[in-house]
Amino acid sequence: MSIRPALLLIDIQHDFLEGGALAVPFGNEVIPIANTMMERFDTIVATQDWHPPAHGSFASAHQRLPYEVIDLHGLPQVLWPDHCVQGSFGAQFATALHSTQIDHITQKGTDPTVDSYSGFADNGGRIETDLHQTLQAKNINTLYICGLATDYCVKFTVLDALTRGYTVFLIVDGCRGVNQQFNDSQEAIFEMERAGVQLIASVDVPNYKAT
Ligand code: VGL
Ligand code: ZN
Repeated sequence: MSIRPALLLIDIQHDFLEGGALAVPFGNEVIPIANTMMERFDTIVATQDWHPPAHGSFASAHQRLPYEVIDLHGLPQVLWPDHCVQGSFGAQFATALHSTQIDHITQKGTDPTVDSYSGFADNGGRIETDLHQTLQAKNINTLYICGLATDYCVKFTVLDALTRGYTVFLIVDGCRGVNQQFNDSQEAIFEMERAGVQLIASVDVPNYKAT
């Protein structure tokens, strides 16, 4: 069984970077790593958190404070500051990211009634995005994943990739977490490992690019 790899970049968008609406601490540090990784893959896909205004995950839509947890149509939902609103600057990929190299972009979180941390499906696991079918069409069986945030969108994308049968490598130094609790990212990494992810440092990611 040959390895057919793709690089999957998670939510490297302005709102998750320094100064952004939902800034992930040290989030900017993943950008140069992602750019270096992009030089090693023929297939590069990316997710983009892409919410309509007044999305159900926004605290402002419920007259609540950010980081409270509510029940959103039957699912626990952390309430976030307004972020990654469709078409806004904050929703764009980081300026420094070499985004012209991206072959396919999967937008998620577009349904106002449910959040979507995973690039593959909404948080209720009900509606699939186009990500799995896109990867299947490209015969991809192995994913190298990095981006933001380790304890939310990276984690749930990794878990969903594993359940869909992909071999998954987490590029650990290419991720940063929200860490509302100081060890959330570490716990997320343990959870991903228990589910079968393999941890790799960016320096150890092979160059898969056809010469
Ligand atoms: C994310 C919280 C809300 C993420 C997206 O990209 O990890 N986190 N929306
Ligand atoms: Zn979001």
